[in-house]
Amino acid sequence: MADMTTLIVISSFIMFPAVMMAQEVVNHGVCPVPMNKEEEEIIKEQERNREQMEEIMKEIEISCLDECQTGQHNCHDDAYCTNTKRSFTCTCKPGYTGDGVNCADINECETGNHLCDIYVSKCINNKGSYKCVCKSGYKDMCTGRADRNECETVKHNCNAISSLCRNTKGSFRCACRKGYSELTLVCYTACLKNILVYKYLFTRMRENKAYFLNVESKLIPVYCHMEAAELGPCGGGGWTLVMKTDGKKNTSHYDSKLWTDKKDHNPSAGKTLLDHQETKLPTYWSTPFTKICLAMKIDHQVNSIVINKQANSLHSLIADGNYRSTSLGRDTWKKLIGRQASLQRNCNKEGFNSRGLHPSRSKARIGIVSNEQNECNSPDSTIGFGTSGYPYKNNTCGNMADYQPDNGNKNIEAMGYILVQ
Ligand SMILES: *[C@@H]1O[C@H](CO)[C@@H](O)[C@H](O)[C@H]1NC(C)=O
Ligand SMILES: *[C@@H]1O[C@H](CO)[C@@H](O)[C@H](O)[C@H]1NC(C)=O
Ligand SMILES: [Ca+2]
Repeated sequence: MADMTTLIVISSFIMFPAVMMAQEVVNHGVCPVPMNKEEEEIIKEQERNREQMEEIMKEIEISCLDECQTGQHNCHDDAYCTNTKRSFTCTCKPGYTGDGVNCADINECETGNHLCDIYVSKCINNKGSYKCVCKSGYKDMCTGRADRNECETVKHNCNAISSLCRNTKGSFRCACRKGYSELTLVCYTACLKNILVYKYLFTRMRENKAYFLNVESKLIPVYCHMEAAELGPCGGGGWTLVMKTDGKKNTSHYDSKLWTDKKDHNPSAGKTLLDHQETKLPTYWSTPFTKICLAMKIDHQVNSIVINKQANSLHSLIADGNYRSTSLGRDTWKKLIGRQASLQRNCNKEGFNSRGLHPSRSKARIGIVSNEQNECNSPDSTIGFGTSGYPYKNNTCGNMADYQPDNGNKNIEAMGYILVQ
């Protein structure tokens, strides 16, 4: 979730001094754990960026200031005030003319811009509008209407979720619903509006590296993949590292508590990406996302695929052991391995907690399992993360295949990387 990361990263810069101070206060004479060299380096760099970050925060404060609500505007009583980044605009209400600071009533009867049928009714001007008054003796034929209701017709273009169509004399306007505010004529939630501004500002910070993230009120260095490089189809945009897992090691075995508990594992390895150090970060159970980047490194080749899935955390999709399906297709899963990939032809059960009926057969916490029989009782092949079962109990990330797979028997142990955005 780029937006969340953005917010968290930016707030971490701001909160950093406050947190350090708070630690000095609450530690009651107990020395804080000294930082290691790498952490020191990251902090030094953030200190160097502090001036820039303060500038960004000032900008955010200014852009969030709503002069229309604070009354710091000079719009005419007959004008709409619209908050904009750094300023506001005044627009005369329909039926009035002027620059928004000064608005004067339009005499529609004189300008001829009215809908009265002048043969049977008389146009009478009033403030902001006009009305059609039927001439005596023409009551039956007098259908002159001062107003069409565009909101009742399909002619308006107001967004149904964020705005309400308000009929005005001679026209209509899209008023933002409660909880939404306007940014360049579109209604956004106040939060989303801020995020749009943050996102714009964040384009300046795009280096792929560890940032201090505020996870569960703690600042921890987490690798952030900001720019498209090395991760192929996943691209950039602020991927948050969740896990690095070595298929040769037993750490991320399907039956390991790693997938079900909320304990980190070797968090200091969370500052780098495509290496061979395993890690599980608190982002596993606390970072919400809308998509998952899965990458595998075999020899020196890195392959990746994306799962579009919204969740509060990866933990929430996996820890309860319930199967949750995805629909990438077996060919997409095979891309993680490359040309060597091999799966049996049937079953092809993919997603989270993918497994057959028999617990001893192929299974994957994130991945696909396949079978030679046309059912999912006893799969003997898999591609994924947190794997185990048949034919090998000790391959925990990569590709295993036996019993008539489509590209030969395999036991490919990969280095796996899981990031969310
Ligand atoms: C690997 O991990 C699983 C689950 O934690 C455990 O059941 C199994 O005995 C382990 N295997 C080895 C060889 O350590
Ligand atoms: C993994 O298990 C297979 C047998 O299931 C064994 O031949 C192989 O040596 C094991 N590898 C490791 C690294 O333990
Ligand atoms: Ca008028």
